[in-house]
Amino acid sequence: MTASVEAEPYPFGFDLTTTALLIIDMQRDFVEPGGFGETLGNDVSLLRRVIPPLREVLDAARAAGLLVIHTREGHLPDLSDCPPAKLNRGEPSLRIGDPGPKGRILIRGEYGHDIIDELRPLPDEIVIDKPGKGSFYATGLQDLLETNGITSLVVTGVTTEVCVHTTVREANDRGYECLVLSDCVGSYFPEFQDAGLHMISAQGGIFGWTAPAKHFLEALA
Ligand code: C5J
Repeated sequence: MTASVEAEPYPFGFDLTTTALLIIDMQRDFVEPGGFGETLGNDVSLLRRVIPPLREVLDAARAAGLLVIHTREGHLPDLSDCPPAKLNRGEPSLRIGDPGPKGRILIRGEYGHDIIDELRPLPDEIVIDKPGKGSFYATGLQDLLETNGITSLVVTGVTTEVCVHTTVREANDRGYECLVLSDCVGSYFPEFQDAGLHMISAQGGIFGWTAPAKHFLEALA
């Protein structure tokens, strides 16, 4: 079945059988009060506001039979997959691998690294563990999309200007059509949220399309 979403810069057409919902890094350490993100002084409510619309989108995508893919950013316990260029960023007192409020920060298997309860993956849904900001780098995402015949991605998650942007840019270079749901992606910085979304749809949709969840839900109904 084909459908069309009212979007910027023009309607986004998609086929349900070749489209996947991608949910990026909705992990406790980024989104929950008391997590790593808040410890750094960020206001997590700016990220948490994506949870209700994203939950609706997830339910609708599941009901429509869309392929659902969740990602988690994180590293091996020995940090062998975390280059110094990443490890040495951020607050010196709280870096990847250090003990954080919800376990070792961004380490696979730790409580804070996992996806929030509200958006917990179903047992048969795909969870991609990624060491980078982008969802393609050092993961099997491209193979997975090819195997499933996916050509379009509906992109959600956090944070807009970091992991969402990196993923959408990589996806666009690889030939995927991306619709970013504007109220289902979040940033700790309101100015980055606005600019990040505009950068995607500007110049005739240089990286893809943007639309609120409502428009996507209407297209699925
Ligand atoms: C960050 C992400 N911000 N998921 N990760 O480090 O955007």
